[in-house]
Amino acid sequence: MDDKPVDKEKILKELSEFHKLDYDYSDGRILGSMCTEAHPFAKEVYFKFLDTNLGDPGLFKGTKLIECEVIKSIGELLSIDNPYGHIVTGGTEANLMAIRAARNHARKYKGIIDGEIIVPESAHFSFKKAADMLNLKIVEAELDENYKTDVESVKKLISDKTVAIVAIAGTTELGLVDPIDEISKIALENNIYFHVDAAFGGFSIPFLRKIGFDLPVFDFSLPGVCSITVDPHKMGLAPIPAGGILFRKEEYLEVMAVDSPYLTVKTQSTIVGTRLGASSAATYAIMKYFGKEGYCNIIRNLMDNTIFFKEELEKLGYEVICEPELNIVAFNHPSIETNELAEKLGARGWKVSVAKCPVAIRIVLMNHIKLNHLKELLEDLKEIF
Ligand code: 0PR
Repeated sequence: MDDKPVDKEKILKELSEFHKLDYDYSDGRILGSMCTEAHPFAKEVYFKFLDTNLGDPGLFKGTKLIECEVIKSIGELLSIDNPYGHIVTGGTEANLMAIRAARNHARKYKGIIDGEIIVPESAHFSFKKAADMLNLKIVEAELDENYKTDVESVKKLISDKTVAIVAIAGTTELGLVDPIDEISKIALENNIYFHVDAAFGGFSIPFLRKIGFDLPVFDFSLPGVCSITVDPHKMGLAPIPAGGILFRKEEYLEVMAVDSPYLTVKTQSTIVGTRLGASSAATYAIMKYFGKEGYCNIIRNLMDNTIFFKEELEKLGYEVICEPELNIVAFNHPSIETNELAEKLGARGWKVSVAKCPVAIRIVLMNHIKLNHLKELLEDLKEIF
């Protein structure tokens, strides 16, 4: 730290030098991100609420009401009238809260001490962090030939130590939706907590279903579903950080509650103490601003781009791993090794990511990737050999 105060102009200049090293979403070169540039209106609202702290909600009663409204609106999208939950920092924290609720619930009502969670091979790595922090063992369910959770494999892995089963609505690598209906039944039959990670798909599947896309039900209308992660800072187009965790019953929050005697509320169930109210306010604003109609238009456009890109890739001889269900396309070329292709694209300025299961270039067609960017990318993919 400097000994003396530094002039604002100088500070801003220094910061902008750092900022220049960052990629900018508007260049259309960031192809592997599930986040995108937030809408200017959401940013404006975010800034207004920067000082609010939901860790002490009695001091910020209005902002707390905003969080409740946001959870209720997201709940409506996910077919539940009275959800319980919070806007948190992202999918990682949301998944951690769900698994913590499941573990504590199983400990309290079933006496399970050394629990296990059944998680598909396609799950996001946040479950590894959750299992590590919560002292749980991960048992991995296999994928079927379509890269979705194999239901039989889940059944086989159930034991008297299972505290939760997890399925994914919009996998990180391929954007696929698991057979959540079938897994919900299994969870219910075996009286096991069932969490759906819809961090990516939660803000698009409901709208896609509305406009006629043939996607399966994944939400609270399935009686076995106990909690859902759904992230406003991914397909909700809210500013980072904004994750969402919704629970079917209040008891799942209660089993995580710790005493917070000197605060304006006497218990706290969230992992984070001091918590941004700005995330809730910006999410509230952007959800109102777009409405269902706005989100339907956005996702329709993204799916049009996805289908266009997939078809053009095939014309160029690329092999697409699976029919895209959401706005992700994963592909390889028979005559070039995938990592080498990723490097070549990198040399041309494209920031692609490589999926591991199966190995493939993976493009997440977020809002900042426009048709002209895709056409430029296709040109490069044509010339690259
Ligand atoms: N669940 C799923 C299904 C996810 O895809 C992700 C993140 C998470 C949970 C965790 O969410 P948070 O990162 O919000 O905690 N998926 C992307 C990933 O890790 C996130 C991402 C975003 C990656 C932007 C890169 C990037 O540039 O791959």
